[in-house]
Amino acid sequence: MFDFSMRDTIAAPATAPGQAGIGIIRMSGAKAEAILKTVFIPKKVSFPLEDRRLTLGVLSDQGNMIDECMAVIMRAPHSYTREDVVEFQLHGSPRAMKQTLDALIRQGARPAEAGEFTLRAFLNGRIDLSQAESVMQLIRASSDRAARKALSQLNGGTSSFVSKIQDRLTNLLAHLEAAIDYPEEVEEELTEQELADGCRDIAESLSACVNEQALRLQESGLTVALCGSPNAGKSTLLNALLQEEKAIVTPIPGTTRDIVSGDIYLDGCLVHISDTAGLHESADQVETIGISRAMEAARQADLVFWLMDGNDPAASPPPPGFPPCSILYTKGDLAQRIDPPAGSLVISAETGEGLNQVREIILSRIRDIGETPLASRRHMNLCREAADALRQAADAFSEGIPLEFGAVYLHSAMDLLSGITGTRADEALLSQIFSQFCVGK
Ligand SMILES: Nc1nc2c(ncn2[C@@H]2O[C@H](COP(=O)(O)OP(=O)(O)OP(=O)(O)O)[C@@H](O)[C@H]2O)c(=O)[nH]1
Ligand SMILES: [Mg+2]
Repeated sequence: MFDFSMRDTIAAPATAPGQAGIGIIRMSGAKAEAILKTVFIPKKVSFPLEDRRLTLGVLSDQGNMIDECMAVIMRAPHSYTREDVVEFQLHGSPRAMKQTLDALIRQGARPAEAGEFTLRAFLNGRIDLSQAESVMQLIRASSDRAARKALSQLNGGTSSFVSKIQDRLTNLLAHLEAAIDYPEEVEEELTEQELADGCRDIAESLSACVNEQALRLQESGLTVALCGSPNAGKSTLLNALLQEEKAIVTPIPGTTRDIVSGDIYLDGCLVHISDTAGLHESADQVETIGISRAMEAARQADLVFWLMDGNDPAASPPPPGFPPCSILYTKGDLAQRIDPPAGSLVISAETGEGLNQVREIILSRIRDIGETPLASRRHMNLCREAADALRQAADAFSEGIPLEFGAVYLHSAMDLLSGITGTRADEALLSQIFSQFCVGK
């Protein structure tokens, strides 16, 4: 559990564990500068160290030298946490890192909990809650797109979306309070209609952002499944898209049994492509399991391609009940023995024909899924609940129930939205969010 009092001075490695060129240890809190003086001896200057300037010196613990290192102090409030922050850059040896941390603790610091530096930045008002969450997302970002999204949130993207909605709500509430307090001066019927419309409009704006698929795309990329009969050319297409001989290709039907996957980046978006076992009736136990996995992959995917061998007159279309898919006619370099309907896409993994169009279909799926200014499931749930509250308010206004009832729903929508930026967050929620961070951030 976090200590929300911020009395302690905290310390932790800011770089990942293991051997590396350098390792950074960060310390934040009122005693940071005093502790620095007990473990660090600058080489060419004397204390106090100049603010935000790297200084070469020696780290030692009770007279025993640990390492030569660079130290920097960033005095409050111009630091990540808005407290005094000291960072040591030493050689990235796990031994030196541990000894340094032990020395800092001996001098009065305590090990930081995961996310505690960012928690302090939040508690000290340097960033709001959605920005704090974006720090974690930036660290975890698996693609340029995810990183761009986290950066825009860090720069206040989500906060500014929320605050625009809150402004519209405040405006409605002002009208509402006027109608409640001075009923004789407001033409009631019109006002109630206006209030109901205003609530529904805002609910629409919120609902438009509740796009779980867009969120999943941001977080973990687009999933694409390659399906079709045995020998249709699925593994060959996977290899061509990945530009790597990832899956085994042979002329023997039923070569692929398990799912073989690989990642590519299209337009900065991570695309996770899965090659699957050929779908057909099979008595082979291993193949049957592969086929059921292939069906599952198709059901779970954001985009499914069904491949048909244009050279095979018996090539089969997707079976009944198969999820919606784009059909690709393969082996375009060979004699075409089936007649694809007009407008179908013929590809050849051998010559590269049609592969750009395959990438284009993937990109257009990404565009269709769209983006959302919200950056976590938590934000989406709050927006969904706020939209529900606003619809209830709208119904109350339309039904002519006393205005006070609608006002309750409006206030509750306002509270829910405050939860995104954290103006009303409680300690349990903060602990839950910040404990997902890594130590040292
Ligand atoms: N000429 C030509 N041959 C192809 C092309 N694509 C695949 N093949 C051949 O077709 C055969 C089957 O290809 P695979 O990619 O293994 O087919 P698959 O759909 O993965 O087959 P299973 O794993 O058995 O379900 C291999 O001999 C490939 O070399 C193509 O575009 N042109
Ligand atoms: Mg295969």
